[in-house]
Amino acid sequence: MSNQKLFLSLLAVAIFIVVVILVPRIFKTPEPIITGESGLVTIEPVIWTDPDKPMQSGYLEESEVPDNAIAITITEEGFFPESFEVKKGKKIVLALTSEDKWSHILKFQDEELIEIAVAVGTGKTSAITFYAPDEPGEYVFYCDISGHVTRGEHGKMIVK
Ligand SMILES: [Cu+2]
Repeated sequence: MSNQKLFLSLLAVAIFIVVVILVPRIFKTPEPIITGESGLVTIEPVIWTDPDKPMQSGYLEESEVPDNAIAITITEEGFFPESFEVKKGKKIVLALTSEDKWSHILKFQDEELIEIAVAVGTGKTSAITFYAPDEPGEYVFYCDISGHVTRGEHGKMIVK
C-alpha cells in the first residue's frame, strides 16, 4: 500500500469517527425527564457522567431545583408525599428536602435500586437523577438513618 493510500485510509477512518461517533454525542439533546408533568429538565451545572449509575447532586438552592423534579420533603413525621408515580425506564430527578432538625437518607428496599440513595442535612435539599425501573410495580423507599423507618419514614414509588 502506498503512503498516499495509507494516508487516505487513515483520513477516512478519522472522518468516520468524527461524523458517526463524536458529532452525535456533542449535539445529542438531553433526554426528557418525566415526572408527572412532562418537560425538559437538567440540573446545571452538574453533568451526569455515567448514566448507568444514579447521580446525587450537591446541596441545591430552591431556585436550582428543576421545575419538574419530584420534590419530596422529609420530617420525623415521614415523607411527603408518601408516594409518587413515574413512567418505566424514564429519567427521574428526585429532590429531597429535610424540614426538621435531622439528617435523612432516602433509599430503596429493592436490591436492584440499591444505588439510588440521596442524603440531606437539616434544612437542605439534594437531588438524585436516575432511570426508573423497566419493570412496573411498587418500589418501597425508606429513610436509612437508624430508627427513622420505625417512626414512619417510608413510602413508595409507583412505576407504570
Ligand atoms: Cu430520616
